[in-house]
Amino acid sequence: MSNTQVVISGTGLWTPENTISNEELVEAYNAYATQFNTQNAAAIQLGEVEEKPLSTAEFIEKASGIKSRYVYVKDGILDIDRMTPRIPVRPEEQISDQAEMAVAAARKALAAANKSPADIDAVIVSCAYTQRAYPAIAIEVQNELGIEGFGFDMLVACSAATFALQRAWEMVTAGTAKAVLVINPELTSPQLNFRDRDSHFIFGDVATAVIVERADTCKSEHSYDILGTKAVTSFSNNIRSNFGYLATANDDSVAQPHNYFHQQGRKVFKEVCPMAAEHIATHVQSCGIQVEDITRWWLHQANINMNVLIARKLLGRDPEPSEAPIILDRFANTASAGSIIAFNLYHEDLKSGDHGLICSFGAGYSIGSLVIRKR
Ligand code: CO8
Repeated sequence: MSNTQVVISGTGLWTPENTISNEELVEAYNAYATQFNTQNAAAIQLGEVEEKPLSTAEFIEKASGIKSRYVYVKDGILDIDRMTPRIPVRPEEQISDQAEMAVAAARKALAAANKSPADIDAVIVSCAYTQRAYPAIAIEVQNELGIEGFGFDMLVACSAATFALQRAWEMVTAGTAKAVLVINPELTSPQLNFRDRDSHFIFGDVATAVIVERADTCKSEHSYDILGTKAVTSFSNNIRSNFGYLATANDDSVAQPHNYFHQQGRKVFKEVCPMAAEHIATHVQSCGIQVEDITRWWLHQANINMNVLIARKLLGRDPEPSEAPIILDRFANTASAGSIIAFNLYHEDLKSGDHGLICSFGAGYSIGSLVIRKR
């Protein structure tokens, strides 16, 4: 590897116009559950069908910290005879939904980094799902922005953004790219089972983008040296979606519970928190600094109690809200975009020399982190 210093020079956040509060979501779910229980009363009585329990807004906020979420398309989600967004198929000549979200976030990141598409030579689109296998969404984005070079898609669930940033860092370090555009168009709502009380509240839609480039080309007001990156994966079935291209060959209906996001939430909580805390502590120390030297923690945004527990394990005390900013109250879990939204909204006040850590944790299991320092 060369001695090239690599920086994060700009980020962009695209937020959909539509929101759904816990109250709206619960009202629709409860109407659906009540209708289901009425229609299946005899079978429920015989024990052949399980009764659908009711949801509450209080439980959702207490168990997760989520109050509201943004959705790409609201139409259809609260319709109890549908309970999934109504997203029309676009003709092939039109830009795809995810590429459109990605381009909107990318333009903001380019502006923040003071860059034009001509300065970029690689595009990575990395998220929990892409809406098709090929051509890659990244290549469509590259074409839309007029970028020369190459692009590819990556899927690593909640760690898609941090893992892609690490690949970007490696590419710039190795000299195979000068400046990389990493984009996370998280269109999660179509994969959310709005008929399932345990998970109907968890996710929201958003897109984030980050520019990674050589320090000597950086023209940004706020930029960050990448001091180190660390990734780990460890197989677990506790967070899973079986949706995939074999559905027709399997004679399987796409709208089956196992094809949507599903998880063992308690197990995930118990197993991932210690893994993440250990991963972060080891990573920070490997960069020659201590946990106390970190001014800001931009942590994955799945559950407020997870973030408090991880910060407590690291710091030996509760974090100040400004130390580990929470955005999941208004965005919900946005899969890989969560830590990048937190970074986007809460970094400009840092002083030169301040250290920060971006970290994701989620399905796979997968954990990814970057230790950075404000220039
Ligand atoms: N309303 C009222 N009561 C409820 C509800 C509800 N909506 N849901 C559950 N309950 C009840 C349960 O039935 C249970 O009742 P009882 O005690 O009588 O059995 C009680 O409340 C407690 O239930 P839980 O044990 O499930 O509740 P928890 O306190 O564990 O909270 C959480 C549930 C919030 C899910 C929590 O476990 C959690 O957040 N765990 C961490 C999970 C996590 O972070 N997952 C992230 C994975 S996401 C990821 O990696 C990306 C995937 C790719 C993106 C996918 C896009 C769609």
